[in-house]
Amino acid sequence: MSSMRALVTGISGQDGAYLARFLLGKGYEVYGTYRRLSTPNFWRLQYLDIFEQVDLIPADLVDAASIMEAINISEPDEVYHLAAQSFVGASFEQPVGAGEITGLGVTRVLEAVRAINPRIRLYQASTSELYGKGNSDYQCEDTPFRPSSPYAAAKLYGYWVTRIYREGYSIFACNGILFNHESPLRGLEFVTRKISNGVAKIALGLETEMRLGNLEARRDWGYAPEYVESMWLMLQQRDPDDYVVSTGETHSVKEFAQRAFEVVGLDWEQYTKVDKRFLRPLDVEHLQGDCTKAREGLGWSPKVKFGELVKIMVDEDLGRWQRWQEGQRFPWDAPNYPSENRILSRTFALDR
Ligand code: NAP
Ligand code: F7E
Repeated sequence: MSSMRALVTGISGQDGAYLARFLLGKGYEVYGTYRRLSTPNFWRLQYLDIFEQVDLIPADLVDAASIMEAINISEPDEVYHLAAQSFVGASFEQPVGAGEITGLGVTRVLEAVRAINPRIRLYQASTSELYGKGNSDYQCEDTPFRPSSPYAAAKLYGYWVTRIYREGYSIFACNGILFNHESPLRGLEFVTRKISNGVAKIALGLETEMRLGNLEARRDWGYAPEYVESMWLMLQQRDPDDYVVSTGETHSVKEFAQRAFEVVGLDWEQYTKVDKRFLRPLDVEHLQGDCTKAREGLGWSPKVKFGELVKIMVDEDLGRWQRWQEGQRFPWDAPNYPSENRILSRTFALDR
């Protein structure tokens, strides 16, 4: 029997890289879309040592023809639509881009599936950001959505258009409503990796302080390599459906920083400063997911919990900077990232 074929949009991102590794482990032929950048951006695939095992196809979410081409070339059984402008903060800076890429991009993928092969199974990367501000203590599939950022509004559109293609055209399309999931491959602008990288540098004497925004925000943080399995499980069911994927725990940004500094034996308060430049015009204050449906329907459950996750991330960044100091060179993002204190933007300039 020939192997299953999967197309992963956004294969260069955190989830794309872990999902590609997972699918290769299942014997899939894995194709991934990437967008042309002036500098190649495949460090995550290289870091996981799978760069040579995936086939790459150039495509951009703003260009419908390129998405159709990617599906024509790869002839997939399953499409995992992960590509998006995924940073909530940036969606306040580029709100139209958020709608175009993160919102309308979903329709371009669905249209390509409908037109080329409606039997393709499709995973849409929905998000706990759909719930927004002022929501209930726990969020599940039935909790009302109140998006609080251009990113979340675009994802809400993506969520609904996925359901519309499922109901209207009988396409096997699922929304994974994934709560925050982190790892050493997380982008440096997200708060968990910003903290783990900052703590590692402070512990090694490479930085003296860390500047953060809203320390009170609470998130349900899980471990990304586990979460990608839930995406695959959704596409193996008899019927398409939507599922919350979460740990069920919630912790504040302050707790994350505290625990991260504990890993290196330092007191977080001595090194952490609040900087209003990192506050958002609106912020989601509390997320805590109830993943009973995924637990019972998919047999999926989280294993790595908060304390272990923080330690995994800090240890990995510490090891990277140590190896760097010893002169080792390996695929890695941090040395090429400017201090966020140097980034000027409209949101940061708001007078509060
Ligand atoms: P990520 O690391 O930011 O990766 C995003 C991917 O999308 C990258 O490969 C990026 O390419 C690609 N991309 C961005 N703009 C594009 C465009 N115009 N055309 C084509 N590709 C484009 O995000 P992630 O954390 O892996 O998340 C994967 C998906 O899950 C995203 O849709 C995100 O919104 C959603 N999600 C994430 C979480 C989470 O906690 N991680 C939770 C819920 C939902 P480049 O490498 O070239 O930038
Ligand atoms: O912020 C607060 C910030 O940027 C988490 C994406 O993957 O998960 C992610 O979105 C919280 C927010 O992730 C800083 O205000 C404080 O309350 O790490 P984040 P996010 O916005 O939750 C969801 C599920 C997605 O779908 C998204 O794609 O931390 N915070 N100080 C800060 N955040 C950042 N980035 N930087 C700070 O200095």
